[in-house]
Amino acid sequence: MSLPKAELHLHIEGTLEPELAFELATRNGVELPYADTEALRKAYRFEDLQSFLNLYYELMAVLRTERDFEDLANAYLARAAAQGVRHAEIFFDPQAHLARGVGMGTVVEGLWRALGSSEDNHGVSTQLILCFLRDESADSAMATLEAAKPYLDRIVGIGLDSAEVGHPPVKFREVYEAAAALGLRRVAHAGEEGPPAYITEALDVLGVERIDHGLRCMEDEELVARLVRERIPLTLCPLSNVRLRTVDVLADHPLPAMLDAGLLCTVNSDDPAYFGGYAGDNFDAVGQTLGLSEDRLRELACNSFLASFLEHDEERRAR
Ligand code: ES4
Ligand code: ZN
Repeated sequence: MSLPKAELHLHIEGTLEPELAFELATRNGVELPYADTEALRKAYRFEDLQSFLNLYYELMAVLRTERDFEDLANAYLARAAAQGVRHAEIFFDPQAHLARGVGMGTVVEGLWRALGSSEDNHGVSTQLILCFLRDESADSAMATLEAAKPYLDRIVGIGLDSAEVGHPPVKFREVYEAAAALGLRRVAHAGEEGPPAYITEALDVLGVERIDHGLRCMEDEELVARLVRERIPLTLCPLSNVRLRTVDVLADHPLPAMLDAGLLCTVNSDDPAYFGGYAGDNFDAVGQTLGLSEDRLRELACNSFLASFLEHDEERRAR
């Protein structure tokens, strides 16, 4: 039986399985530069974050209509539910779609067709987090926030993703201030490939309440002490870290040391279609390979709800 858990770090575009990619390609008359699903799967060998992102953005070409986004989200929610996910806070990358002529409305309304009925259909509650691409300009991020204004009742918060190194959080100070003024919650990827200083900057300059990944905090003792003291959740993605070579092998993952240090860690899947597993698979992998006890796994599942944006989280966190 898989533990009930919340998924807090999940890019919906990263749930596009090869089979669905080909189905949508056929439906939309889009040519993919791969002969079949097997050839596509063979391309899932990554050197680093950028080599993954190249494929991730390339495959998005098949996502064109509301129905495509609906099908994508429904496929994810069914798989997540089967692995014990009861609540999912789902990232999406509007700039990657706007650049292809697919409008904000198509993306949000399409996703919402699945998310709006997810509690009834899948037993999974959901929230949407709009991510800005950090390798695009701050002006582009601001324009994207503007384009999202008609849909803010469907969006709980904002995040920051894509190529990290060379794109420090401070670049997005104004857009995070504007989002905060709109009542949006704030998170950001930091310390995946980028330095620990990006984690500090995301907290101090962007006012984020969770750090996505945050793995590299372990290089800075003072930062670890601060994250522990302030109970800042980290949304770790162990299988992602292995596939993107942030850690050599899963057995070397710092998760046990991070838990021992008192960090509020959660385990998530990031881009499960590309990295070899959904949320439950990540729990199973760390349980087996890192030798985490049942108690530790329960702690991780409990942390996922504590760190979520579900209501009453402040009360629960204080308990
Ligand atoms: C991502 Cl693993 C990862 N890191 C940064 N940005 C991303 N977008 C989708 N997956
Ligand atoms: Zn991510």
